[in-house]
Amino acid sequence: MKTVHTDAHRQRASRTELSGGELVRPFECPERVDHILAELTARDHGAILAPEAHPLDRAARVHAPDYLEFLRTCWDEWQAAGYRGEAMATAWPSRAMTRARPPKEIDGRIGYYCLASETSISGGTYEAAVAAADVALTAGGLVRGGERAAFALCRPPGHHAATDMFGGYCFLNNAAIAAQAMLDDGAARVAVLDVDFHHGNGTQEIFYARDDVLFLSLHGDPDAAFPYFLGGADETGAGAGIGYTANYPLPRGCSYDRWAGALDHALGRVRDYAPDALVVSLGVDTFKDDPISFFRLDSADFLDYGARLAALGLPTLFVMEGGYAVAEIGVNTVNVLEGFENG
Ligand code: SS9
Ligand code: ZN
Repeated sequence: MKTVHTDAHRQRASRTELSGGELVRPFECPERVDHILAELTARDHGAILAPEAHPLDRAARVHAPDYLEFLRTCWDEWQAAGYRGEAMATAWPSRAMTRARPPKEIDGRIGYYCLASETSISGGTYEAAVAAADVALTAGGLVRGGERAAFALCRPPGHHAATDMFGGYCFLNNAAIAAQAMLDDGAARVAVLDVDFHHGNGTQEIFYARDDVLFLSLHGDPDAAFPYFLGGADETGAGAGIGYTANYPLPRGCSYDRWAGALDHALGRVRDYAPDALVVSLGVDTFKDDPISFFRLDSADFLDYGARLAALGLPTLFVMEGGYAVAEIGVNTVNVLEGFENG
């Protein structure tokens, strides 16, 4: 399987994440990619290609133009305001505040476009996010062009990024941008299956009222896990999209048996939908030793579910999302890809 990758991700090197009331070094760090690349190379997994640059119109198919402009200019505006730290939101249009429109001043604007304040914006964040979308689009193009599968080694991740909101380490929704590009390039239906530990709230929101994308997500129950305010089993779509969203919230300590049971159910839904392609939002933070998650998958389980994904027989784009047990991220990720290829 071909991998698409670029060093441009290194420009996303924020120093601060708000965690437990402290500013810590972000869990979502550049070394994550180094470990995956090392494992791909050690196991001779296949060619590693550079992405092609794509026009921003591709991202603008799923993100609001004012949001893209905010991302592009946020760091400059933050610095111009004279702040010494990285850009972080401290105030939002919360449930009772009806004046939900972007203020002029950067502290207000960043709050308007933010869904979770752990994530700082720093110099190079926008450039890295655009490069990650290019990685996903290039790998998606390989799949549209007839490859059985391709791996978009994206960073920063994307599945929490909504039409006009960043957070949860995500800025541009790489998987959603690639899925939309497949539709724009002639696919009739695409399924997006999110196996990251966290609910793919951004992807769900983007496609919620549509029937040309089936969105499915297995994740930690939002009563106990980020992003907390979306991801219930009762969210099944709106309007024309009713029946085209499927959530599988799972409890603390979830075993692989139970997780794989939910996966098999989701795969049945994908089969019935008969899409032209499958996009997998591949987060490996379901691993038992992940520092911010609570499932119990071990490394061999990733091989097993890779094979289950392959049994669908669909052209498949893997898009990297989360995974914070950095030393094991390479083995777990490449296990899914190898399980798929041998499956
Ligand atoms: C850690 C809180 C983390 C955000 C998690 C985002 C995961 C992206 N103290 N909250 S895959
Ligand atoms: Zn995650």
